[in-house]
Amino acid sequence: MYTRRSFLQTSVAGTIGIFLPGKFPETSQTPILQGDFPVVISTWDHGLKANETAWKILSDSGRALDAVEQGVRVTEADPNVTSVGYGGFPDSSGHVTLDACIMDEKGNAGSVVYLSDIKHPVSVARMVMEKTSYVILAGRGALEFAESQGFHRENLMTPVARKAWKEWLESKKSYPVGKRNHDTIGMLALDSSGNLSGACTTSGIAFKMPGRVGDSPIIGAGLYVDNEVGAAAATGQGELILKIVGSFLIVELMRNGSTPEDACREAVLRINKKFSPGPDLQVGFIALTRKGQIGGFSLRKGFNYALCRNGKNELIDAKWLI
Ligand code: SD4
Repeated sequence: MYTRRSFLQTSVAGTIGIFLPGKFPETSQTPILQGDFPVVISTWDHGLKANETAWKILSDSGRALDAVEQGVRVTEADPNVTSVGYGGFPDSSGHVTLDACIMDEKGNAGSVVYLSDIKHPVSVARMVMEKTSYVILAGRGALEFAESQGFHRENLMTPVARKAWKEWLESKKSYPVGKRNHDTIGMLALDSSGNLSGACTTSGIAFKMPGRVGDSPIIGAGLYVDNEVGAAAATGQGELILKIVGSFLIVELMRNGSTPEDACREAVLRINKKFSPGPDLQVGFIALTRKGQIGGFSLRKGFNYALCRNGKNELIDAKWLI
């Protein structure tokens, strides 16, 4: 089990303004906050592979923003993950449409919603953030923008996804989130300079109504990053997460002193109290503070997240409410 070893330390180096690797840059007047980082966490077991790529960047003193983008691209490209990127299950009309967003340490954000035919929506979201004055691009406009940035159209529907869609058409049963469908990847990273970034990417709820957009690409719902406090990301039934602006709520709770796990738990409690979600609905949150403390919590049993720190990459079962 992971044990945290973050602590507040006043040091001579801090008073003369020397920035030591692994410590936060602070002014000469303030104590250095020493934390346990770099660190990366991401939702679900597919986060393990994604973390490996992110860790290579972080352990080489790379930027958290690059780590989260490259990390979740691993999941986007994996045809066996049927809820993200290539291989993601389509909407009810048989179109694979993707939602993704990204935030950096300065609070900049970029997002694409309902993007089709592009394997790496997270990278398009980063381009929206870095190359435009906008935050969100949707649908056809997002696709045209992606192509203008050199992304190429690809068929994202795999034979497995097509078969599942055909079967669903025949049975028209609902498809429980987080059970057969292994869910969105949200990734949060804190780099060796003490900077936070996050990314979130999904094909959304399997066989969703055409046009439906969930929480994942919505800043504050599926993802939020505030370098002064921490970051949070969400997975599960997006409608529930949207209605409490889940990730923003968690960051604000941490700002007011909650631990990451308690903040995630409070978000889940709020969802449960307001909406009493049915037995097929799952919601899970992960959170990371600027000192490297981590936590997660879910509505129901079964949510896990991958943590990589000091080169050790492990899967943690989140505590749950019901
Ligand atoms: C959504 N939160 O679109 C995402 C879905 C998810 O399987 O996590 N999915 O609501």
